[in-house]
Amino acid sequence: MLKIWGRNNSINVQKVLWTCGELGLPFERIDAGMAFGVNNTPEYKAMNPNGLVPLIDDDGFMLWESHAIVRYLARTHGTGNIWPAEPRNAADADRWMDWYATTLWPNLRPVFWNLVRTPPEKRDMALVEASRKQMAANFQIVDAELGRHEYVSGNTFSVADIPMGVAAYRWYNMAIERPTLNNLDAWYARLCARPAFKQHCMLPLN
Ligand SMILES: N[C@@H](CCC(=O)N[C@@H](CS)C(=O)NCC(=O)O)C(=O)O
Repeated sequence: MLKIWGRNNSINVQKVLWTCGELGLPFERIDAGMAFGVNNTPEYKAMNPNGLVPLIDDDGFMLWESHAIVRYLARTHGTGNIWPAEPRNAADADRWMDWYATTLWPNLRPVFWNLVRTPPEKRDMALVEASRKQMAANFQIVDAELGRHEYVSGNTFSVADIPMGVAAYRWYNMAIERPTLNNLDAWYARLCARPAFKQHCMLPLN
């Protein structure tokens, strides 16, 4: 059975768990990271030299990097479903995953870490506000895209919705100011109705 290392409150682990849920793939999850440790042991670092989660073992095939894992599982078990079969559609979905990693995440990270994982007296609120504004501008781009179709890269749910969805969960569940973005709201409501998103991603932020 597919093995996944990683604590279930990690944004990157949640992408993988949600993907498995969408594909109906059974897996065994091993707690690792933060309070659980494991990820800094020599045994773990032999499997992932970064000492980070998630990591998977699919019948001896070891893979780290959450987006690489999501793409691998989606291509293997969901081509024509959550992995678009047509190359241009796949490239479009792929593009949004890269955009999340290079553009959205660098703005989300400081807001999340300061507001969720840092005691109030140690928070860098100037950085939080600057990053929140950038994130709002990022989500405006996503909102405009969602005005053209129901999901991030077309009218059906795909891998493109997975990183964006876990980011949106944090965006909507942190105590921050948010501009009105009607298309984003409607898409987020569609995600919240998906059983795998509910089960693996709609968890307390900590
Ligand atoms: N680019 C990597 C980043 C992985 C990463 O930063 N993982 C975090 C959790 S979200 C981690 O392992 N942190 C150390 C820990 O949990 O102890 C990916 O997408 O998989």
